[in-house]
Amino acid sequence: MSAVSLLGEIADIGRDRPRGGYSRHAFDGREAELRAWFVERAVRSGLEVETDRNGNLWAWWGRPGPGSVVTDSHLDSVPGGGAFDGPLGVTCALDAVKSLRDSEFRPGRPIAVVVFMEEEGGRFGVPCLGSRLLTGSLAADRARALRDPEGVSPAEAAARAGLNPDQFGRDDIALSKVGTFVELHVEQGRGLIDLGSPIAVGSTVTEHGRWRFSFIGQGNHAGATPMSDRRDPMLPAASLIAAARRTAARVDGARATVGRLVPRPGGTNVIASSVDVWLDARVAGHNRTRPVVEEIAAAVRSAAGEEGCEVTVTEEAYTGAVAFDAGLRGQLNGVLGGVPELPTGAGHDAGILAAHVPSGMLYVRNPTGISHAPEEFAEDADVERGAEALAEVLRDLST
Ligand code: HGY
Ligand code: MN
Ligand code: MN
Repeated sequence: MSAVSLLGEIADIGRDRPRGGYSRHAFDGREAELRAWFVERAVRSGLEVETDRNGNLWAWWGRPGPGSVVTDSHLDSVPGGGAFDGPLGVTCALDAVKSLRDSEFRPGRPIAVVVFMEEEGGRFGVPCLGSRLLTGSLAADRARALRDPEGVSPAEAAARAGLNPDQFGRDDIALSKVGTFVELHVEQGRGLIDLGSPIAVGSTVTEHGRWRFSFIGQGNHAGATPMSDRRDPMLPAASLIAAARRTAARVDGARATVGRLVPRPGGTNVIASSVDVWLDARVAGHNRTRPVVEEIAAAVRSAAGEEGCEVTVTEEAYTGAVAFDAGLRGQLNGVLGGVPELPTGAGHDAGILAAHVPSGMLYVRNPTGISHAPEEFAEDADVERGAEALAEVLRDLST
């Protein structure tokens, strides 16, 4: 049961033909197929699987208890995402645990493989939803108020998936079992290409967040409305895209992206009445992201005023900068023999858990340096090296 063969088993689940890549979102049919696949594979490896109150899957080797060594990732994707973001961590974890179980090794601590729900926030808009609920960094009633583009709430979707959404919320019992937390993930940049190493240990996660800009204008006829007579929300929406790029290009260590824009009603011959636009902003350092967003918002508010439109800005998700546990980083380096340490601009569940338990990350080289797109890739040899490295780490941490 190698990670490479496991990735092959799920390669056709959730392919998104129109967009390319994969679209697998919390509690949708494709993700349900992946959950069932994971449970079957974990049970076949002799692990005991349970679903926690927030829809996260926990596959245990040994009786769950304090001081457990937990490795995780996720099976959901961004819309049109790559094959490795999430599944690489899950398949390497199954491979690593299976190879340890097949050896003479017997852990002194329980080991668990965890699959977190909605890491990408691709359906309900908040990333790391499962780990935020687990740790209480997102209140259950805030989660219940979320809606997907069709107006479905996480509670309804969870109930349809056979879960009891009334249980959503901080899970101190589950948290109390976690002693150490290590996530393996495909690298989502070019770091390992330039360093010529197949794996690395994670050092930091950049502060990041998501803001929704809602522009209100006046819907009208595209042909019968003079240009001087318009309050077109697409104009300030366009100014947001330009302001994001202009501001981030000027601020050291800043990245700002608009990848999602939803006009209403969305007709070709219709001046939009409103437009929702989402800004993803991330700035190196501490407490530097919100000021950048504020600067972008100021430019946008004046553009909205000139066009006679209203604008509201809502912070939908925010994660402060994370520095992974120094002791654990040292231990991972000791086990792996001095592989590079890499910062990342990508958020991860390990970054949410880091505020609660000693957490760390391992990265596997991505030779394209592209992620959140179909070109995301990892060579078989590097995948195998990643699974071996994770097995070495789990052996060391659970001895
Ligand atoms: O968006 C991110 O940083 C991650 O891929 N969820
Ligand atoms: Mn991702
Ligand atoms: Mn990921």
